[in-house]
Amino acid sequence: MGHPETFYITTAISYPNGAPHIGHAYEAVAADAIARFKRLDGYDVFFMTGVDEHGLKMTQTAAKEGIGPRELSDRNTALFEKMCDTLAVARDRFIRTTEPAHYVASQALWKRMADAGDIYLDTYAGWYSVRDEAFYDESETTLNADGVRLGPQGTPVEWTEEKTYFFRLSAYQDRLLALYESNPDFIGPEGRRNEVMSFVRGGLQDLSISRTTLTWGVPVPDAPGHVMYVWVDALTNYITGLGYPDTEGSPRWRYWPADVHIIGKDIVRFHAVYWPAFLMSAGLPVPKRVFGHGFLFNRGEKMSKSVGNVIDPFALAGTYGVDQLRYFFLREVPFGQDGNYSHEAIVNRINADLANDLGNLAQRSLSMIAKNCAGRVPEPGAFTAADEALLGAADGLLARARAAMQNYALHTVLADVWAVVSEANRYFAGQEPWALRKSDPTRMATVLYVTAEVLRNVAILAQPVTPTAAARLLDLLAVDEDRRRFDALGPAGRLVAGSVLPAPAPIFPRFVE
Ligand code: ME8
Repeated sequence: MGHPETFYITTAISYPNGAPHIGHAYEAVAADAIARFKRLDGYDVFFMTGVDEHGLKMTQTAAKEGIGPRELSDRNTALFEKMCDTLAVARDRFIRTTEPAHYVASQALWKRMADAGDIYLDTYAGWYSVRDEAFYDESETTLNADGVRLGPQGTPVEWTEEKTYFFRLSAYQDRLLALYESNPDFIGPEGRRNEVMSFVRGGLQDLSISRTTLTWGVPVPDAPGHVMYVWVDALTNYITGLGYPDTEGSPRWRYWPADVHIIGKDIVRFHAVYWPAFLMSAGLPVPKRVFGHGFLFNRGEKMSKSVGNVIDPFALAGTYGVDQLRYFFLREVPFGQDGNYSHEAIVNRINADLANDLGNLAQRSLSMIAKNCAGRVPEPGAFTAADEALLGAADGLLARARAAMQNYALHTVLADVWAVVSEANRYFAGQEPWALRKSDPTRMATVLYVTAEVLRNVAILAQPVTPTAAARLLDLLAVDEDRRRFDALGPAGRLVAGSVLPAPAPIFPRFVE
């Protein structure tokens, strides 16, 4: 066997100007589920998340609180790391943009772009949104009823004039369009690709990439008084984490280019336009994919730290449970689209899918095995057409899941797995193993075996999304730790009759108000 294929996945790095909100939790959990899926599927995965500590937004929030930006960042960064721990986000690296290594990487990338002739000094005059940390063309702004000028994301913009360095983004229009055309998957989902392509086709302005009005940033090399525009250093985090600029010596550099940057739809332009242009300028390979997920709304309203209607992910995890919250996020919202969070919707998912469909089936079948099969995996007799059909459906899940994961359609993976759970419930009810106990014990053993075997496949495939409950179910089925990867799915890893099972225990309790 050769070396396993690498898979590098990142989230956006979050602004630690407040505590993490449900949108951050959603993105971290989605990326974690994809990373876990790929690890279980045999890839050599590197998964990175972290915080974006510089910029005007951090400076202004800190000033409002009467503290320095570093203090603000330290306080909130601890909460972002705690969120990862709480939500079982198994990152390989949590990056902070204040790390000395990140200054080195950002300055090295800057120098490469400067050496390529893509950076020059000029006067910037234009509309700037502090909330978005973005510059907009006048044509992208509008005046609201109160005469306040707003950017395309609906945030206020200010007229700004300053001597800054510029990146020659305009020179990259053709190369970017060629990239999108030759790599139709570069931007996902499809709708976001179209938006970006029409933006780039409309013509690109050079980008102001330094500031002299603040000091909280990465110093521009050989340019006293200038710090980098926060997005330049922020995007660089993806290569800092792999050891850039030590592309020869760093063992992690082999993960570049990234397989996917998982980000929200509001920052697709930065990742699909600016970032590949910077990399092209520096002579580095561009990421394989940028995937813009949708936004989570609280009953239709946008959540943001600045607006102050944030939902605390720690409280949600405490109320509903970690696996339950993860399942809800990834099952309820088609990945790539916007979704809504509500108490009723999450309780419905917990009780219908987790407690009733999977939890009850596991509890009922495993209790019958404990009572009637001496707590051992039963010895099956010959399989009937119904047994073969159900086993076949379970065995077919991996191919379907892999196909869905081409577009990171975690909701489809879960829908397919839970369709097999429903089928298993119908099978169990139809076969009535409890009625066979006296009349045909061999047949009862076969039905219980088939059900347990389907549960094994379901549990293995549920691990990326509900890691704790899936592990508990695999424990209840006495599946060895090293038989839980996808290569053990289907006939390769069938339960062995006679294996001793632990005493059954519930895996998903009902949510009771
Ligand atoms: O944009 N639903 O940081 P950020 C879903 N530092 N996702 C949401 C969301 C919501 N309600 N609100 C925000 C930044 N997000 C930059 C990124 S990357 C080099 C720099 C997503 O803290 C958002 O789209 O504002 C982004 O992907 C991530 O959360 C961090 O947002």
